Amino acid sequence: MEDLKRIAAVHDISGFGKCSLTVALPVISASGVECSCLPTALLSTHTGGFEGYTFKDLSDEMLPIAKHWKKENVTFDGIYSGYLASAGQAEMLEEIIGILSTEKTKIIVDPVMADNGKYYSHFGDEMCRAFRRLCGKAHIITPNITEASLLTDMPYKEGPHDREYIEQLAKRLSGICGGIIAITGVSPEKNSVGVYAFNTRTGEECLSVRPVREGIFHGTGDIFASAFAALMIRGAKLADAAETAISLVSESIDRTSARGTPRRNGVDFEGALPYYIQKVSELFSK
Ligand code: PXL
Repeated sequence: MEDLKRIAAVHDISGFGKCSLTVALPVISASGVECSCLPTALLSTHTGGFEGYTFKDLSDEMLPIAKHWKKENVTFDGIYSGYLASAGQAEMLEEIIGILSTEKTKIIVDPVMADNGKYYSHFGDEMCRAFRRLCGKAHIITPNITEASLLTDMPYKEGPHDREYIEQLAKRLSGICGGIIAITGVSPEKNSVGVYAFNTRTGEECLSVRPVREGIFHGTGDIFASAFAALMIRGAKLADAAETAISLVSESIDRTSARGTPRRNGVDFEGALPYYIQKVSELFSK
């Protein structure tokens, strides 16, 4: 039997609104990978679409948690980070990576800081500089189009995106991270959107898209990155990991639209998980 792989997921817990750890944990588990949680902050909800949410920075806990795991000889196949409380926490994460990683550990950084052309609340250029550094330490990065444009100092463009724009983003991102780069929210035509992924070492590339659904779907970047990270850690091929992760996002979005779930609640990924698990098992029984 294949070894059970283990990922440390470094994200916030937003109690309500299905994003970050509340999707990373179920999606990574459904991908057949063990997930350890290293929370960065505790919020009552995510920061998009709610007023007066609570916010507790958990920086003081992070190093002690990492040191305890190290002392207990817990090792990780992947360290996967998402939403961080501050730019300072990104620096602390570098130290944590130093403590927890071995030569086989893959670092996955989702530079969560912006969407739809704008920074999320609390974030600005300082966070962008911190993520540029962190992405330089990563084997895999998963920026959306907005984050990719901020990281590369390119103008943000709404879709459809011409090939030249995507190639420019990809080229400049490869100057920051010399591993695998998956850009989400790429829209090669008016009615399609998805992910463009490429391996800067081998030149391998792929595009997985689905029909566009109007509006904003919170937490979908986290669902994609969690599935993609787990599948890559399990050794999936780039195109298979991208396509399988996109199918989970797209089926979750379809269910949300069909049910009319309020957008700020996050997407209805629960009913899509059985199909996802089936696809994952087919992928690894090939
Ligand atoms: O889905 C990204 C995310 C994660 N965590 C928090 C957020 C957001 C996006 O808004 O606010 C707290």
